[in-house]
Amino acid sequence: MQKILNYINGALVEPVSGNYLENYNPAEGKPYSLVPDSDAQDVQHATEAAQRAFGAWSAMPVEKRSAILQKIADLIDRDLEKLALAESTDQGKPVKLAKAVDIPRASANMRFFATAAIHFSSEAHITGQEAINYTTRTPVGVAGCISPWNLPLYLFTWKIAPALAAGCTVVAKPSELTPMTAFLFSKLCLEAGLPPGVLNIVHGLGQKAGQAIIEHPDITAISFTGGTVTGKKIAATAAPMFKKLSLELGGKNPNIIFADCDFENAVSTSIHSSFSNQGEICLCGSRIFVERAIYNRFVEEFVSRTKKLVVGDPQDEQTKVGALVSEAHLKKVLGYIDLAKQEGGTIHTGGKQLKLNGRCADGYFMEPTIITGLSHSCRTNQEEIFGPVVTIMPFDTEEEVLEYANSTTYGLAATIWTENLKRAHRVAANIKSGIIWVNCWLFRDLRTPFGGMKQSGVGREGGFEALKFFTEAKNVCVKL
Ligand code: TXE
Repeated sequence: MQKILNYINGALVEPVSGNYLENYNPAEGKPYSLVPDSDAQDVQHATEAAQRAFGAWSAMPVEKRSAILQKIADLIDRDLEKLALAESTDQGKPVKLAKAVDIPRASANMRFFATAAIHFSSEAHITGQEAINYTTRTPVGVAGCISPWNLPLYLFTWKIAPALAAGCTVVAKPSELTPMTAFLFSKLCLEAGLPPGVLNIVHGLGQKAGQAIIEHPDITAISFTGGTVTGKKIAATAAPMFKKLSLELGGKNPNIIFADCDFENAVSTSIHSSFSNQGEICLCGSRIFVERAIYNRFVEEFVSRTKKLVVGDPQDEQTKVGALVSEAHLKKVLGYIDLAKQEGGTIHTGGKQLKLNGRCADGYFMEPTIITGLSHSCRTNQEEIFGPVVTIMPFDTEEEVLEYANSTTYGLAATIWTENLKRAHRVAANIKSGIIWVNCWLFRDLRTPFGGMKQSGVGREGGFEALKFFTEAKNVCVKL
């Protein structure tokens, strides 16, 4: 079986221990490659390489750093098909989705931060006639970047691109569930001439290689995307070490649909925001609130269209819903459907594991599921399920739906469907979420700050905020 290798000090190397983990293809339910079971020794080698590379990389003219990162983006574009197939094989998402979203966004991340760094500026203040105050921003040093399995290369580049563009060197760990595209990415870095030690990728388990990154004293900033439970663990380790910390965590996002909405757009976009990537996107709108006047009409139309979604082989162009990322995750999601039934929910469609035939006979598939009849405060509506499962609830007033929407410990994203401009702004102002979409979903402008409130995260990524995160500021006051 193919061995994935670590990328340390400009070379593709085996883990020091020589140990590997099986990497599964979730559509087939079988291992198809091996991933390094790295540990603190590998993280130590990676950190030393990053420290050695930091001086030259941070001193390199930003235009030169930018050119190398843009070259990597060009290579991602060149290898779109190969990377999309690898992403789909690793994560279970339809290849069509990886080609349309994940890989182009990975390239866009590299390009955006490579060019943003060229225009990065800091502040200066003339204090009366007495002094000049200016702020310099310098890269923090070695950054630790840990990314999740749902959008593997998309979120991996979302973290490392601003760090590298800001002049940091990086020790990165992709999820052990979806390592392949990061491995292919490391080969593109070699081809692009990224200097040795600037980026180091250590594959392996979160509790072992990941924890070693978090606790390494020479890694001064941590950027993490993953579950809220893991985020708490990471914060507990990093905070006493005074590390800079950016946590992008889970969500339980409300999708609020008023009676005056553009009905066709609301229904068709809600199908995407509910079931794209098998519902394994932290921005998915998993709680749908519909104004009572159109509630029955919406449920009927939404259920009818959901039933038509093709669940199948991710390599089939017709497939809309692929395999869930692992057997454990499939079991977790099915467990929530059992919970929903215990809490009094009605399953309108779906609710079961799907057994396909042929190549995917042993894959981790399930039916897209719609549940009604639950209270907004039950566990099914409070906890992140992270699968193709949505609940639909009616509401009568803005006050009522805002209470429901804001009732969870999460605050990542929300969507609002209304043609009433004043209501759109009023409701957006009162939802406690970091990202609000009005009459659209997942429409991204990379200049905007990205992140959640409450237990959806700490800090903001995206745009110049992300570049700033990887720098430390110094204010100099010169008396005139
Ligand atoms: O993520 P984890 P999991 C949510 C979703 C999912 C749940 C758990 O609800 O069901 O989180 O998913 C690394 N120190 N999201 O278990 O564990 C790990 O190796 C350092 C939402 O897959 O958070 C991986 O690389 N690193 C989220 C990364 O953290 C550690 C996307 C994420 O793994 C570590 C993914 C540790 N102690 C899951 N433990 C989003 N916001 O998009 C694990 N890791």
